[in-house]
Amino acid sequence: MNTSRPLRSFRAFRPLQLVAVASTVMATLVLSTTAHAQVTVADPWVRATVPQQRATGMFAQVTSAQGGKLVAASSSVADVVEIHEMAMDNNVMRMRQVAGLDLPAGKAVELKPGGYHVMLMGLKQQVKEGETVPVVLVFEGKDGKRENVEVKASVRALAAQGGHQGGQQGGAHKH
Ligand SMILES: [Cu+2]
Repeated sequence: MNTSRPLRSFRAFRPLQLVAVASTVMATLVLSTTAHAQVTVADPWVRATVPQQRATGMFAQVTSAQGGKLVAASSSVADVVEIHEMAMDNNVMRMRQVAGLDLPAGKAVELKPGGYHVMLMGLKQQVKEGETVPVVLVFEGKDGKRENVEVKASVRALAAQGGHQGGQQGGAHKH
C-alpha cells in the first residue's frame, strides 16, 4: 500500500515530464538554428575622415538575445580596433579602452558619439562618406562562447551625430 502513492504521483507527472522534454528539445533547436542571430547589430556606421586622419569611430545599436559582452573588434581598414568609452573627467571629455561592453539580454545598447564606440586606429586609408567599412565584432556569450559578427558600416559625414542628444562632446552644462 505504501508504494501506490509514489506510483500514482509518478504517473501524474508523466505528461509534465513529456512537456519538459519537448520544450527542452525545442529550446535546443531554437538555439542551434539561431546561433548566428544571437546578436543583432542595427544601423552600423562610421564617421568619415579627412585625408591624414588616422582614427575614427564606429557606432551601432547592439542587442544580444541571451546577454553577453562585446569583447573585441577588427577591420581590414585599420591596424588596431578597440572598444572605447567616453566620459567626463574633470570637465574634460576623454575616451579610454574598455575590456568589454556588457550587453543585457534582449536590451539594445547604443554605441554613439559621446558614449561607447568601436575605435578604428591606424587607418590605412581615408574613409569617405558613402562608402562602407567592413568591421568584425566579437561577442562573448554567458557560456563563454565567442561569436563573430561581420557588419558593413556605412560611412557618414563628419558632422553626423547619430542622434539628437546634441552637446555630448562639447556641451558642458554647468549646474
Ligand atoms: Cu575612441
